[in-house]
Amino acid sequence: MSGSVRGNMAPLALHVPEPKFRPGDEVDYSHLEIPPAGAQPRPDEQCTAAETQELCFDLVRVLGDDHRAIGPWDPKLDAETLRRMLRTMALTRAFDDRMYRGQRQGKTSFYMKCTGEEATSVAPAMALASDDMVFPSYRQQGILISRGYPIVEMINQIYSNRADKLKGRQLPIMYSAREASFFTISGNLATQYPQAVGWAMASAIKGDTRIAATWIGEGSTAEGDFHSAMTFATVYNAPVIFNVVNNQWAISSFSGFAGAERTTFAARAIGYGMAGLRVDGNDPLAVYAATKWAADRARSNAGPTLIEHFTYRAEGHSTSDDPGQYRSAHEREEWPLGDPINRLKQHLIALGEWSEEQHAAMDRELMDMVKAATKEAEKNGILGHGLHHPFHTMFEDVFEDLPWHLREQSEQAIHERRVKWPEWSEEGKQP
Ligand SMILES: Cc1ncc(C[n+]2csc(CCOP(=O)(O)OP(=O)(O)O)c2C)c(N)n1
Ligand SMILES: [Mg+2]
Repeated sequence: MSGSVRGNMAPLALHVPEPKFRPGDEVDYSHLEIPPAGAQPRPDEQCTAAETQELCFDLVRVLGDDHRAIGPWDPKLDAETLRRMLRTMALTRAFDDRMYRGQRQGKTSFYMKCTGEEATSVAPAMALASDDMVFPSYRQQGILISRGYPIVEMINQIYSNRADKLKGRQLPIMYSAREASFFTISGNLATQYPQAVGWAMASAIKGDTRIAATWIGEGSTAEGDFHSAMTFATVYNAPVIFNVVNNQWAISSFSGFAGAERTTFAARAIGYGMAGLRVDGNDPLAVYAATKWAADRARSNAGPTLIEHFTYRAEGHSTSDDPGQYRSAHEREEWPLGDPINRLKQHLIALGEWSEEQHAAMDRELMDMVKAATKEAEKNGILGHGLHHPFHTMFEDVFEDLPWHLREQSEQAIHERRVKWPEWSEEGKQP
């Protein structure tokens, strides 16, 4: 190797992060500091960013081990709202289970679950106004479900069938729903962050009252877009909430590769002079309260907030992944913050507002509901059945008037298809 080596000095060396547990390893989470619920102070929403610094290293928690809500962050929701939150999270899980199975049955090419992370999308969606604009990543299906978007439409998109409003142009699960104030999901990680800031700035420039919220995985915070979004947001005090869903994994890379060995993700806020909160992402009440705090702050022009949701990706990254190859199966069982659905369920039971029987009946009802929606969507076609949008539509909708060179290309493509596969009609139906 070229370069200058001084014999009397230790050679330079890099640190390459390595996850604590690999397949087959026993899991010991005693290194994680889990503070008791209710012990975190709740500053005023108008406080300076600096006053949130300690909260960037703490963990906002409301639900205690006794399943009671405690402390200044308790959002004090009524039982009906709590049951709605529970039901929405359970529906999200039932939907995920059914769609995962659909992928295994060959009805779609791809699916991504959010198991164990339901609170990080459902609770924020409930704390925001229904017309606040959201810029999600691919694991926030809970937002669309919270906002009452029809699950049949979600399935049509997953199947890329003839009723798919996106006409098969997006990867399954990459929804777009303007009517739900839900920005188009992009597979290009982190692009939603600067887009959310731009939208929030435009909202302020127009004198509107709607704010923006965006979500990103902890792995994706290593992208440059994350940092330019943070800079713009603090410089202009944009009314935006930045959610970082720290589920510990980015496909097979652990959070250490995005910097988790050095500091928390919430602490990223400090360097930008932004308010930051670190929250137990498996505690739906804490997530709700943190979002409400950040939304009130943004809406009163007190500035943006970064919220780290400390959680765990309970299942594979996607249907194309096998987590058994790179992490210990015990991680999920040992995760010290439990499961968000179970925690809210136990809370409602402790309040005398819910029971095991009611929960089992609800799960059955939701499963039937998702099954019926699946059957309904299947009438519009599934993968490989040819009931997709007509072939020629791929050239449409981008330009108001198709430019001459694209018109030529489309004519050529349609002609070649007719010659090569005369048995296929133009409508895309296979024999
Ligand atoms: C710019 C970019 N780089 C890489 C990828 C490939 N990729 C897709 S998902 C993913 C992992 C992201 O992990 P994280 O941000 O933690 O989100 P999570 O999947 O855990 O929700 C990667 C690397 C991509 N889609 N876009
Ligand atoms: Mg992740």
